[in-house]
Amino acid sequence: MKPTSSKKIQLIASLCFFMLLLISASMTGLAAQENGSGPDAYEDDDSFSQANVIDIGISEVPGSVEPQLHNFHNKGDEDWVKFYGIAKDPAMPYQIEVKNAGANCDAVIELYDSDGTTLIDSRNDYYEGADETLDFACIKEGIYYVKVKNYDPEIFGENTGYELSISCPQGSVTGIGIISGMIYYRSGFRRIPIDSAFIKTSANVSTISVEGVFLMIHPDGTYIITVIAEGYQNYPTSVTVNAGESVTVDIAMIPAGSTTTTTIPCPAEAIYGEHSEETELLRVLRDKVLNGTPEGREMIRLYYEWSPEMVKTIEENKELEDKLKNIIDGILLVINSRLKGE
Ligand SMILES: [Ca+2]
Ligand SMILES: [Ca+2]
Ligand SMILES: [Ca+2]
Repeated sequence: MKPTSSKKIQLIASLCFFMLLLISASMTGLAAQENGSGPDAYEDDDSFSQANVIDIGISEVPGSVEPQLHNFHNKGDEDWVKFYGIAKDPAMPYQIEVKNAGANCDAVIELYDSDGTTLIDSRNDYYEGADETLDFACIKEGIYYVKVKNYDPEIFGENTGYELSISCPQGSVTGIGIISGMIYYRSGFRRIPIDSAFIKTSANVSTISVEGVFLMIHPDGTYIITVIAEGYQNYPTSVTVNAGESVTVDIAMIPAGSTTTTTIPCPAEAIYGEHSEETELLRVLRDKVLNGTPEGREMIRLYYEWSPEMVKTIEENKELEDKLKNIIDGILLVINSRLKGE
């Protein structure tokens, strides 16, 4: 390759990675802005697949968990949350509560099974401005979804605010603390967070990880904590919770079946697939071109630092994925023909 054209390829390669960085970063920023005034902080959450994780409080300790503050900001707004339910004594049901409803909030609570579509139960006993409570005796361990909507979908906007919380009785509680931490797997020196892992303890407290991070309000004492994540081995470990204190438990997961290593795709892999021609070419550009200069290496570093956020943004936005793909396809075509032409 002549020096001039190798420089050009270097520039184009940089541009290619920079595009991925820039577009994803600006999309992430835009998504954050939409959470300003009007919609509550948990939007968009209009379907079970967009449901946010809700922390589970302890019934015997009122105020053990901060309720989530929601409202109905547009016509037919639905607010979805999810939690990991543990089968337990029917006399100790999960209590799903709407409290401090605004004057225009006539809340309806609906509980759905793990598929997000099978209705288990619903509650709408009272009118505008009144609390609602749905008791759920869980007999099957798994993920559950809760939908809250206004009884009249035409009513939205002012005074539709409400507090949503879920709590569960523990029997005897002497004190409570917090268990928090990160569920991840190792890839070289990097910790890769595992999203949507189920975490449960021998006290029947449970939660779901969000981008690896989890938090549980927990009775004090020493317990066994178990993590269930698809594609990984179960991982029981011991944890001691002291009343009024917070304990951090970071848990490294081991991929199930030692022969294959599961990895989260980088944006290029997310768009083109792990073994595609395009991904291979981008890898060659990374290793042979970008890696040859300090600027290029900085770009590689930034690319991988932003990788999880970029993949998430791309996965949530099919249109963005198509646009990115078109741009990169065009760039790769130029690079390919240059590589072959030299
Ligand atoms: Ca809402
Ligand atoms: Ca909503
Ligand atoms: Ca109601």
